[in-house]
Amino acid sequence: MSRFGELDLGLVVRGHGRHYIVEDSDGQRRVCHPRGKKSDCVVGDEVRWAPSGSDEGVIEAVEPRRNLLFRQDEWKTKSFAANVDQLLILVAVEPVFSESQLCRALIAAEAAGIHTTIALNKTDLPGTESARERLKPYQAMGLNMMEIALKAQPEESIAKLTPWLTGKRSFVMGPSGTGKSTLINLLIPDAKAQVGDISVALNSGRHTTTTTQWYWVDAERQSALIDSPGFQEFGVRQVEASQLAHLMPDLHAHADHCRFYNCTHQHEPGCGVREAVDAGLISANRYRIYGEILAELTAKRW
Ligand SMILES: Nc1nc2c(ncn2[C@@H]2O[C@H](COP(=O)(O)OP(=O)(O)O)[C@@H](O)[C@H]2O)c(=O)[nH]1
Ligand SMILES: [Mg+2]
Ligand SMILES: [Zn+2]
Repeated sequence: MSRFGELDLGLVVRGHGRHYIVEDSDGQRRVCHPRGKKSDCVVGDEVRWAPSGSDEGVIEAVEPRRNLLFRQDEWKTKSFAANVDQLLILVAVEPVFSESQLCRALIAAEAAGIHTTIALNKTDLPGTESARERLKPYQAMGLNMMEIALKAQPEESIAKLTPWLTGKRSFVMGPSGTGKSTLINLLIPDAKAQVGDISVALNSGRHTTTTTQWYWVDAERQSALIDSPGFQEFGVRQVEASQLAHLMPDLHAHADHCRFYNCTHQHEPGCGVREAVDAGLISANRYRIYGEILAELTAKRW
């Protein structure tokens, strides 16, 4: 046991710059301050904390992480959450989703060893068939898929989501306008209360999602949804260029057939990946996005 082992174990449910909201083992939440760089943490971290003053706390240590979902842009690393069981990527029939962002999120999750489900929302809208078509390659490569209509068919949608989320800590990601708030409000009727007075005060009273927020779905605190703010950029610079194709299951499935063991699947002769693209076995979009990300990963910065 570490020298902090006798301290209460808390869960980081929200971050606000240099301080965090930590939920203790009784479910009570308080503002905590990290002690030095070593106790830098993210939502989902289990931390050893000690009371300080009348109602605050100090984070003394962060427990080892099971996983960490993050993006790495050109100049900064942004952590989404730690210790999550699964990722829900919410896309919608409208607005039309960016396939590049979708691929990047999938690569980050694969690199972190986190299972992903893609849910297509707003399937009451006329563009559903073409959205379904765009998602076919993702289904074909073995991803779990769901079709929902959170606003138009809330009961049916909840019935589909419930078995998937029960007993799990699920991170929800998706571009703005896809229905993330609708989802949270539907599954978590006391969402506002869970954000609570502390968070509202720290966040100067704003109710929009500006930081990652942890919500318990059930009173027993077994199932959680973690809501995150949208983002423009999604760098995956944590990935080694030579590993990129391994993190894209459809490309990976054909990389064994390349003549060269270190094939980049760009210009080499005898490339199994490009043959599969030509044969229509790998989506041309996915292959193009692979090339774009590879160029980012191999570009010289100066
Ligand atoms: N047609 C349709 N609209 C939906 C559905 N679910 C959510 N919306 C609408 O999509 C818009 C964006 O939803 P919101 O939950 O705020 O998305 P967020 O930006 O991801 O939080 C809102 O106007 C919702 O009412 C649905 O199933 N069908
Ligand atoms: Mg929202
Ligand atoms: Zn190749």
